[in-house]
Amino acid sequence: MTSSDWKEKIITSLQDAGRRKFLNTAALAGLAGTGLSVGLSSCKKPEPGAAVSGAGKIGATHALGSSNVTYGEFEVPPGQLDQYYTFSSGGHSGEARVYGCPSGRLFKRIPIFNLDCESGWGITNESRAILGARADGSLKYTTGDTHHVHGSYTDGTYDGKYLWTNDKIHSRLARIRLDYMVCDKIIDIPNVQGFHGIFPDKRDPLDPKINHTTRVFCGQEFHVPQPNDGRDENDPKKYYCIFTCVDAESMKVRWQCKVDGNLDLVATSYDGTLAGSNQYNTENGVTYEEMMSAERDACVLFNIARIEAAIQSGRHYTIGDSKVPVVDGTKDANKDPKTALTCYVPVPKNPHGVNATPDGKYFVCSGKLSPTTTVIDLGLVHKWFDGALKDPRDTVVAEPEVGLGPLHTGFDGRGNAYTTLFLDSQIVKWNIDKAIAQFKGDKQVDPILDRIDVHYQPGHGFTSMGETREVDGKFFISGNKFTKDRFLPVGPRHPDQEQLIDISGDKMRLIADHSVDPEPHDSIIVKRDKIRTRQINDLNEHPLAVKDAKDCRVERKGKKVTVHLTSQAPAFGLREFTVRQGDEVTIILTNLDKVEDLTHGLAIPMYDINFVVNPQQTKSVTFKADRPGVNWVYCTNFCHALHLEMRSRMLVEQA
Ligand code: CUK
Ligand code: CUA
Ligand code: CA
Repeated sequence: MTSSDWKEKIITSLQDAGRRKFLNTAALAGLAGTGLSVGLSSCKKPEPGAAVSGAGKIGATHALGSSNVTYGEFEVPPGQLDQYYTFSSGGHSGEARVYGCPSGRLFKRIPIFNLDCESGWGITNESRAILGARADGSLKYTTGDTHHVHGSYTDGTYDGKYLWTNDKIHSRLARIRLDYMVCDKIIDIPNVQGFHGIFPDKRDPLDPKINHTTRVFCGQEFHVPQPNDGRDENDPKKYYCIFTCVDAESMKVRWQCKVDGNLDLVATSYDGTLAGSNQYNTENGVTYEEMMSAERDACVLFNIARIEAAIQSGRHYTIGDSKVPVVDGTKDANKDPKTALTCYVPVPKNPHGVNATPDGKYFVCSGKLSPTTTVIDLGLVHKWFDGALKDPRDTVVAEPEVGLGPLHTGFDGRGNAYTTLFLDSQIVKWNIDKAIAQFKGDKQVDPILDRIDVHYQPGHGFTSMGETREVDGKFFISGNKFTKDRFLPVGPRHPDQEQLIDISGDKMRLIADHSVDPEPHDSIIVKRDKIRTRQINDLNEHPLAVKDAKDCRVERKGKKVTVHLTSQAPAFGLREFTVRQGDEVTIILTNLDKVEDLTHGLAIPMYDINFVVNPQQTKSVTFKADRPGVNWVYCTNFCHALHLEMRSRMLVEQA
């Protein structure tokens, strides 16, 4: 298909969707010309008199678009609990977030790659050890860009053990342990820039007894020379991308696989045999014009068992200083399907998003610059790897036209898919079997079942339990990138929005506008009974815990001073302690309170120290006492009627 054919197609879909003419004209201008500003300035204004937010008045009926929606049935009244957790990435805030679904209530922000003075993340020694320090003791990085959160699996569904998330900026993978909902590990992924897609495997392809996550796959979005040490800088044809496998438990990098083109998002099959990643830059372009020059890009599929056999047999190399074994998954090195490590399935054009259907049969790749989604049959992919299918394109079993700017797809477990349309500002519901029948040539069948407007420009969209075998088809959340008129204005930076859509019936119903901090990308909606958190820390898990108020003391070794301190409402274990100017002071604080939710904080004026300790938790900080004087060490967390009185004096003596 030529590029003028594409424009033709887009114009046709524009005419179909005339009521969004303004947006679509802008989109068309964008696609036809220079505009990566596609459609962005053209968000629709609501009809005069239409309700702007459906969630504001509980129980009331609002006119939202054309349908009358009652929010009441999805209301979570005071004292009631949500049915689901929503775990969300926080984009360039570097954090992750925990919301309730359907209430949209924010429960927790989990600091990961960012600094957070509420919890003391990046301030305490424990969190700094996870974040990683440079030789001079400063933090290696203080920024991050989290795009995707995904949970660990057992038997094809969430087991509530871990979440993983990526840092696109610095190519780091972080793990969150869900019993405490805190980050417990961050690793660097070597040889990679622009680490974007991420997905845990769902079972082991080699050992049928292992039915849980043991690998986390990571995709590289930006191609670079390998090693990236100044060589080949001006020769983009020699830039490559790498697919990385990390051990879920040890968080060590197991292996890497070099690919042609780039990697964007990642999906895994339910049987553990395949991982896939959409590629929008098969052109190896360095400008967006180059990156959108080909009519088709690809979805590359990784044969995990073969890659690991190749590593076992020593068919690997290393890059630069990295010791990680790398196999060659480029096209040239994998011409014979029977031995190939990778299969490149052509997909139109600059695809975005790849999602596994919960029946385990397909990967769905969204076209982004093509108004289509592509359904890849994983059984046929195996047939190709067996040598029984000649052309990788023959693994495609459907390619329905869904609308403009398709990005991400969620599923309801009833055979239907829900795709976000960035340019159309819509969610489209389509049926997978019908799309397959249409692709086979049945002209009577229309796979499109429903459309709903969202406000505006959705990126990710996901359904309740939608990435598991326990998909329940109840809710869809549309992660909208633009809000403009939907909320009270807060200055030029608008909040983002997650719109909640009821997908339990034939027609989608918009039921709530939830404002969210910029910028969530991906989330997962997890049934609440999958998550079992601990309410009290284990006193013994910190080796330096101060287990009794009687153990509070100041220990000196030369200029190094350790203050062993406890907190128990409404007092610290030491009412005062003395150090000398120039000392390197470490305060180890254990919260001896055992009452759930009885958190204390510790802040030291002029020393930039601020953190909290939960019941039975221990944290420590180290700083230089460089100024003489009195410093009121105080509790920051309202813990007791005498919270304001909960103080200790740090006396710094003149040197
Ligand atoms: S990407 Cu954000 S909308 Cu980084 Cu998951 Cu598609
Ligand atoms: Cu302890 Cu406030
Ligand atoms: Ca491209």
